[in-house]
Amino acid sequence: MSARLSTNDLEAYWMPFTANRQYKKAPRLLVSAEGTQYTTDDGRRILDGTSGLWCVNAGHCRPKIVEAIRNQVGELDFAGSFQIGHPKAFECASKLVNIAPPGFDHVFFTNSGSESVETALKMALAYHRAKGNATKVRLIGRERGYHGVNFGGTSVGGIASNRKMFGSLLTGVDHIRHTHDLSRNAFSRGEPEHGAELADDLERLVALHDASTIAAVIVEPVACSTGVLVPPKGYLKRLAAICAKHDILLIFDEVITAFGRLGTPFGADYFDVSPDLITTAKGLTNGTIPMGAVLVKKVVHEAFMNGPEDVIDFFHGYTYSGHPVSCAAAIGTLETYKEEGLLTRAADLAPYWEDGIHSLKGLPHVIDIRNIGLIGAIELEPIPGEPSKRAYNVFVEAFNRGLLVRSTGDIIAMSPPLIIEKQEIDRLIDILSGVLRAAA
Ligand code: PXG
Repeated sequence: MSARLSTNDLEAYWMPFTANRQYKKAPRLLVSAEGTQYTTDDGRRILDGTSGLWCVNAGHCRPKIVEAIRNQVGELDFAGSFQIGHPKAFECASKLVNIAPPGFDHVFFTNSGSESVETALKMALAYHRAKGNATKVRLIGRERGYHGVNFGGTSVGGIASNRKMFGSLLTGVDHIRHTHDLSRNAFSRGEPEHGAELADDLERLVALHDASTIAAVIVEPVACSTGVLVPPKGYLKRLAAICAKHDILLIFDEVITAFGRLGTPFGADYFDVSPDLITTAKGLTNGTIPMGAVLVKKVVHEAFMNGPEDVIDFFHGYTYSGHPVSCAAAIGTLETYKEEGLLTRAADLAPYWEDGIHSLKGLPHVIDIRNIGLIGAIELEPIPGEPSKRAYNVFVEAFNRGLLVRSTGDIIAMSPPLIIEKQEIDRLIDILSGVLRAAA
């Protein structure tokens, strides 16, 4: 066990999405992990209620994945993917296509969710240009959407803090309304009843901008980062129909919902909606090695394959697209998911999870509880004049009591590893219940 670090040692690292000064006064450090548990630097076990950051779907340090990475890095540490290749990238893409929703038969590799989003947005622009519709350049996101941190993703995302800190971002972007409606849908179990008509907000933007200027709409099937906003029943189907009507590409950002989180391989399967592009990352390698992938429908891919054969068909890519070690990690991950039935396990656990999380109704300051698949959220009434503080306090106290949750605004979000057992769900709910009672 490593000795506790003094706070001075923490200065150099400017931590992402962190209140650095606050954190460094009372750091929380994780030093090892196995299965559903982390271990802290002071030797405490922490139940991972968030799969790391929504990524460690198969649980931590899984042998097949660890071994695949070890072997690969000793055999072929790097090979580029521009006009050259290596076998694992092709194998990995084929394996992904095998579990992808119908019609998705091509894969473009990236290194993160943010890069998958940028890639998909550029693909949408280039697709319309290739089809002779060069005026289709506008990108539509949704309020309270999160699509990573690069310029395209930040722009189509719908988070006010980004506009406050970074200004106007990309031009030619607009947003449809979010679907969060506590007045009609509080304490819904699974998909809320009310709000399918909010998809028609896209028609408002089509009327304003004209379909001939709109390239794509990007949404998360379930908006997770901004507080687990489960789509109302029928909403996504309606949105897809409007996109199809106006020749607007629909991009599902499945960085979180892919790889079994909802009890189906992809969110598109769960909602029975067929988008044109799917962005992924996180669970693709079980969080072990950075990697993302954009899944592409055949019709979209075909549009790029009509030019001269000796001209680059998509002028885009990263040094580490299809990195051999990432591909090995992804192959080990996909095999683990398959062998253990993890892409559908959340469907079996979802009713138990739903009952557990909704048992917290009535505890102090709880104004909503939401769930879908193995995702859950508890929305708390903010402390007057101090937004986010109540949920942050819950996060810290839960950690002190042996449970890792996420706080976003005044919402506690959870997404345990898909290998979690029922008694661990009981423990998670028990700890959280104690914290919420104490937070009165
Ligand atoms: N799209 C979606 C839907 C995401 O959730 C990204 C893109 C960006 O992925 P990268 O790999 O570039 O971070 C994400 C990431 C949280 C949390 O606790 C969520 C994310 C990242 C970190 C924390 O809500 N989502």
